[in-house]
Amino acid sequence: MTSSDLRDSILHHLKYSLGKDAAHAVTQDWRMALSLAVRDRITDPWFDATRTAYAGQNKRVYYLSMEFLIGRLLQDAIVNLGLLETAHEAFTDLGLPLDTVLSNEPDAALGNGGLGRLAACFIESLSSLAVPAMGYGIRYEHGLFKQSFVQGRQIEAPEDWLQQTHAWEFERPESTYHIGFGGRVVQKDGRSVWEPEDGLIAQAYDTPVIGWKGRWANTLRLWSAKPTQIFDLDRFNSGDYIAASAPETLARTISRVLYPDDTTPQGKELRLKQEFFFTAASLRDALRRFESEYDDLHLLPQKVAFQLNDTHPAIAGPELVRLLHDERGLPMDEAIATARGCLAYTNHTLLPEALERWPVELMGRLLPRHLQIIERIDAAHAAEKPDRRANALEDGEVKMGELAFIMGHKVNGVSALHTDLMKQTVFKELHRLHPDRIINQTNGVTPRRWVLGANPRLSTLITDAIGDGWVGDLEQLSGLETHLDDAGFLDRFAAAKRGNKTDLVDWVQRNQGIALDPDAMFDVQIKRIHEYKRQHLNILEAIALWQEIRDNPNADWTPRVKIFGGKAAPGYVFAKEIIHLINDVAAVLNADPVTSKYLKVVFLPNYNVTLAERLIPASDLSEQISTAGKEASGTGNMKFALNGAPTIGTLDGANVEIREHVGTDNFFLFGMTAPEVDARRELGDHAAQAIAADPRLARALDAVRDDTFAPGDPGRHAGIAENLSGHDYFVVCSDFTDYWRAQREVDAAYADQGGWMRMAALNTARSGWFSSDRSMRGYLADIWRTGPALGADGE
Ligand code: 9GP
Repeated sequence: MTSSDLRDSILHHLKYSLGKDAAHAVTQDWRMALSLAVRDRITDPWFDATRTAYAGQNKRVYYLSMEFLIGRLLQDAIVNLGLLETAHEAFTDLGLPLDTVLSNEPDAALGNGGLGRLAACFIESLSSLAVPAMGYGIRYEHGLFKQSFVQGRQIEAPEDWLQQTHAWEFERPESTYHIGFGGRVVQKDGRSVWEPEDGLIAQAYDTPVIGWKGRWANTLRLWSAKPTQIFDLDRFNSGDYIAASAPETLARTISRVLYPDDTTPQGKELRLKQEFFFTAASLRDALRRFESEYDDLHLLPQKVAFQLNDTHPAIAGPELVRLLHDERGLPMDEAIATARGCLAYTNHTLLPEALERWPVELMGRLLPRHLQIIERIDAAHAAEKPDRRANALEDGEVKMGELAFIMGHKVNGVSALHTDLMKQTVFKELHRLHPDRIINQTNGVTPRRWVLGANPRLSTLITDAIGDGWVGDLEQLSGLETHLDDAGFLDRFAAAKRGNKTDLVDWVQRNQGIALDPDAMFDVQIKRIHEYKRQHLNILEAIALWQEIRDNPNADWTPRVKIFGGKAAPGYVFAKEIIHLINDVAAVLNADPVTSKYLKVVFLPNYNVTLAERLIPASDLSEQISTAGKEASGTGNMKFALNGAPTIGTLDGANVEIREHVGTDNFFLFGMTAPEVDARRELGDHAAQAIAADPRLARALDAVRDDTFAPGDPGRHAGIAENLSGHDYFVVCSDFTDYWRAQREVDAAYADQGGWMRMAALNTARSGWFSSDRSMRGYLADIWRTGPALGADGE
């Protein structure tokens, strides 16, 4: 496609699809017109992919996830189609910068954090690998809330990504399923039949996801809830307009909001309804597709793989058994075995509060037949493993982790350490019973979005050095190592980083009114705010450093900007207090005439995928400082390493593997290991001991406790100081001293810019393993047992 073809297509859509005259078009119109022009280029490969999968009778992979944190789609599609240059030229002709058009797209925040972003990377990788696959989720009207700060406090406002027309989706009014709730189970002709009392309609919206080089496109199918009855005409006619609309309002509630919490189930009943709603619709849709091709249900495990992304879709086990046994007449034991052959479960957390459990009463009331089937699943498991001590139903609760484990033929963790800990802790007993079931699949990220799209400067440098094969085969980045001694390579690497930092400096100045020095080290921690992620450890270190610089302002300090981004769940009071503290500390430090040339703190509001794409390429240091044993994997850590930002981190999650790949000399390690953390907690007064041993820590905590950062409001942050010097479950104090040591090593290393750039480039060269293409190949070989529908030559 030439730039004039693209320009014509844009003008065509502007006129005929959007009804706009170019003379009066605003940026949004241009963005929509470009999106539609690009979408046209995706439609043929998308149809071809579907035809190829049917013709080849390929196994299909269905990825069931409550969250798909897709962010903006236009640039991703343009990049994968290889149309970036063409689009730039087309808009030069049209007199508008492409970047202005691209940045007009709303960021679809249909996820909380890592789990949802991983799902988005996986779907893109499956398209890039040409694997017939489909993502199934919920089309939330409001994604994750919008965050702003008022006097340092987090304020939440509803996110409204659908306010502007969404260019990518195709509404499918004909693809609907009736989803029931409640009611009773009756016996008919010797079979159990569920007669739900309430119901609603799940309607499909399809978004094509194009893979690298436009060879293949899969579908992301998101379900929207609609009422069975639009509105009550009798009530409307009698003038009761609000009651007349009640059915619609109630139904829409199901797909209205994404739960703003990735660790604790809230609003239990609505959340369970959401889970059943999208899982049931997805299973029926997949079964319908299977039955259009085959008439033997025993073929199901050969042709269909359902991957459960965390426990959220774990109701798929009993629902699939119900569909096979109650509705299609397969004997119960066969139905259970067939369902297990199709299902696999990924565990993403060991935090007990995030492993879902539903009261039996609630399950019985909303899903009475499923409760009966869960009892049968437990009974069948008991027959198979008489010495078992692990059930899905226990102590008046349905334990969704256990249910997913028992109903999955494979259960995977998301990093090597996490998988080991899973075997030793949450699934210890089930692992004893099924020693082959748990496997590891370390997470990965798509290089198309996270390097090629987000970091054009670095991408050009890499391609100049090793060719462009790395985009589809990220391990080729290792070829960069031989260039590290080439004259000029590291200089160009440094220049790319510097360019990215300058762009960020300009953006922060424009949007936050804060001046930053691009020569300072950009030290970045971006992720959900959580005690286990320990943003408070980071800010404590900033406070201690500030105090030290004030004591000795003429020493040779390495200038540093600490950048934070992340949202706290609205109900997570302590996390919100951490945000407030960081903002208060930033206000004091940034206004300090003595220290601010060495140390600044910036908390950028409303962290989302787009902001991550801006920040990561401009980062020098990646903060991955969770309490060891708590972060299942992390994926931000991989994006930083790929973009040439060395990590300061604990031996937690995928940090362990990142350190192994990039080399111990190119990673700033600190802190206790997971077993050491457990042992440390055994000492009741571990925090007090740590504080007594480190006057720096004691002084920083005093500043948090008094009114240093809350002038006129002493005690504002005392809760954090009390928590840390008391219970300190996440052992912030006990890791502080070693964190301080590691940070000073970072300072010294950064002061030697030549050495630093080498270390940064080695991080890029050695992180190729962390591609989501590699993760997907692992799932394909070890769990789904299928492969691409096209060969490397595209045939
Ligand atoms: O907390 C984990 C994070 O470590 C991991 O990278 C991500 C993707 O595997 O999943 C997160 N888990 C959740 O969001 C909830 O289980």
